[in-house]
Amino acid sequence: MTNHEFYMDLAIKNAQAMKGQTDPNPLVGSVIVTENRIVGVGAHLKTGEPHAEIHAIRMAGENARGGTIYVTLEPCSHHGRTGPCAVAIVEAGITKVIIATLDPNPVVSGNGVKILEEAGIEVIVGVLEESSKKMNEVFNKFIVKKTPFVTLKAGITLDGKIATHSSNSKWITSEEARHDVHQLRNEHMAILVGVNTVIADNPELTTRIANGRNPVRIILDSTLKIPLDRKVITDKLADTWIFTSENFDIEKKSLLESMSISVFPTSGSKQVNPKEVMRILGEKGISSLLIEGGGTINAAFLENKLIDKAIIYIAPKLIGGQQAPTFLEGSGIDKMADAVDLLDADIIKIGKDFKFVGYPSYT
Ligand code: AOF
Ligand code: ZN
Repeated sequence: MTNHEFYMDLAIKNAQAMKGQTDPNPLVGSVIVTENRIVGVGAHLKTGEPHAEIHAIRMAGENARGGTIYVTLEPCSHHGRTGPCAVAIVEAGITKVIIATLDPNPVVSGNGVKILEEAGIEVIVGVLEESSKKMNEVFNKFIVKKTPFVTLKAGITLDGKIATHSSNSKWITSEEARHDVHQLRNEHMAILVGVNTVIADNPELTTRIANGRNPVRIILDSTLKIPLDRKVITDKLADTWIFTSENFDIEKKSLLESMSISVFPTSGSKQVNPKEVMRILGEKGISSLLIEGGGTINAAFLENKLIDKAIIYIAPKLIGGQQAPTFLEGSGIDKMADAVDLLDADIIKIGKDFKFVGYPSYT
């Protein structure tokens, strides 16, 4: 590891520690080094609060002068809720800026580097670039496409089932894997299931870890048949937004709204239109969505090429049975050549189970 990589790695670790608390803003970390000594460290903690570089510069004070700043993302050039960091770096008298990756935000991209270079500062871009990009996969999509980064989560048996033929599913995966799912919920702004899951399981869809943050609960319900006694309607532990089709029950909509539940009609006579769900969530500032649906919802999102990442917990168990549901139903494909490949695939062991992560590639 070079010196540059060492300090950038430290900046990345600082940034990563804030996972789940900065969105819709990115994770960003920064380290200032003057004469081989770390004089400032900073991370972006929360949208609306100072950026990583500002914390590091404040910590360094006069020691920043003549120093090198490491930043995991190109310093910003705009006046947003804060900023611009590039100007603050110039004013602090820093003489060298090492950046992991450019900011994909169109209002910044390249402009931060320009401000620095025009002030005579030496700029290097690309140190630990891949790690920094991966850390901000959610932000990188959302800031450009304005729709959420979608992660499909499923807990399955080795034969792909999510329940027995009599709908028994407690539990497929081990406690350790289920704890990991709560970590995932904590990191996402919204979680999505279908109304049939709400009817069958009466789930809370909250984050059960210390200081956990509850995502907004998104329910797809084409007719608004959701029973009013379900926890997602009554418990008020998190917001619940219901997306429906053109054929919803108008009186039920008013009733739900009187209970502080938001209802969003979408086009589509039989089913909720998933692309419209994505557009509306984007407009509402939801940058990350965790889908914990059953096989029909999972297939609808996959067939519309809306899944960005798949996280599948595989329990080394076998259920069998043609009527036992799998995590991907729908009509499926005809030819193997049309199968969705999951790229960058990785697998780790969690308790007795395996956690598979991969990124669907669509043609
Ligand atoms: C940086 N350092 O630590 C972060 C940056 O609304 P604002 O003012 O917080 O600006 C948000 C935008 O600034 C965000 O979309 C991204 O382009 C950049 N984030 N930039 O120099 C940081 N968090
Ligand atoms: Zn900034």
